[in-house]
Amino acid sequence: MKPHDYIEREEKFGAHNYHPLPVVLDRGQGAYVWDVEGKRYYDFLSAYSAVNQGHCHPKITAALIEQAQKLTLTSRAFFNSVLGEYEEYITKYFGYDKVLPMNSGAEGDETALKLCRKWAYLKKGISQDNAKIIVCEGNFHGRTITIVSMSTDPDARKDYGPFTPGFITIPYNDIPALEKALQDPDVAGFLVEPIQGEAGVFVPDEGYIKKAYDLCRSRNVLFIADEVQTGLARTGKLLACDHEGVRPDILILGKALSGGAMPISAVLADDGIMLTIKPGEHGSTFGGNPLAGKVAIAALEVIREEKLAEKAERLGRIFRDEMKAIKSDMIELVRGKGLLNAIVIRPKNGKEAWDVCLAMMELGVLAKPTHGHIIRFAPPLVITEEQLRDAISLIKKALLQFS
Ligand code: IF1
Repeated sequence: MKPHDYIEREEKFGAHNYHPLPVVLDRGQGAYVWDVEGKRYYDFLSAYSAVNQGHCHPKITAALIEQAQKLTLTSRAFFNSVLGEYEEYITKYFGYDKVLPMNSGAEGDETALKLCRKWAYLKKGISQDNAKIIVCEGNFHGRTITIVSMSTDPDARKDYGPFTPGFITIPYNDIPALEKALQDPDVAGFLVEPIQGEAGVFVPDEGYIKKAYDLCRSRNVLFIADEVQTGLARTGKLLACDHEGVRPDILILGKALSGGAMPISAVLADDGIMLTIKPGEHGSTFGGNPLAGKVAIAALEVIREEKLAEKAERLGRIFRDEMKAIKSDMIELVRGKGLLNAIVIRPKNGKEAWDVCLAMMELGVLAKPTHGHIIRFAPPLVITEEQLRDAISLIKKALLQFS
């Protein structure tokens, strides 16, 4: 089969809810992926930051294979020999009393919203059904109806109403707006991405997260950090909140929590919040399954053993410096933290971000535009400096084609 055969088959039998780049991937290892014709690419999307540890990391794959041959799923109707080991490991790893294990990032966010509302009624004393949660314009927290109810992106919301009530939207990176919204006594939580990924890698002002956290503390409002994309070493620290010494009241993890091997998400909180949910009040068939437990432990061990946060910090600086040095009038702006970066493309002669991504694809680098004119660059954190510099030379070559 040729690539277009694979593409046509997906077109015929699959929902059309994505518009992928015309490349058909067949194998991945570390920072590389290969297409069905054996052409090699640098993966600069990392499955939206789910393969921070690199494609098919041997330690994670070994953990998956070993547990897959022993016990994959018991449901939570029974105890199993892995869940407690995983719960102890991840809660000590991040410094929280407890974890609620789920599967997708969206499920993690939904779980955090439910915990926040439970806490609002049982602990803060907000009257029933009146709890409000503050979110930011440009947010992305997943694709469920409640999560898109918080979204300000028309494409995420169109024709999906009616929407879940109880959300207050404020501008991102705007402390006075948060201060004003926090005057409402029915506010229970503030859900925020430490860096807005989908919006185009918006890095807020230095100190924004810390000031926001302190304001929430002063108003007895839960600070809820969605680190599904920014967490797990991506931005040069274990968590993006670590750059400002902020410990979220509720921490949401996903994506690279499994190193890309399977869907795993987790919500971490201390007992005062976590124990507001009683037996039978929340759950999931696959949440906390033994396979996910062993895979997540391996994925977290790799981050520590291979010092991926330090690598992301060092290589991210090189990436931004080199991109800023490229003499191309299509580069309007370079921004990011660690190895979560983006360039804002200034369209030229009718060519825009998509065309740059096609040119990079031809040269062996895969990246995808977000919101039309922004290209996100997020390679696996295991990329070597030599590989990074090679990829940068190809990105530069692609951009200079349009000069
Ligand atoms: C798509 C990007 C989007 C997330 C944050 C929760 C979730 C995500 C901060 C939900 C998921 C993915 C979803 C994927 C594209 C990608 C993405 F920013 F990472 F590029 F859309 F914004 N919180 N992000 O980023 O996690 O349920 O997907 O496991 O939906 O197209 P999920």
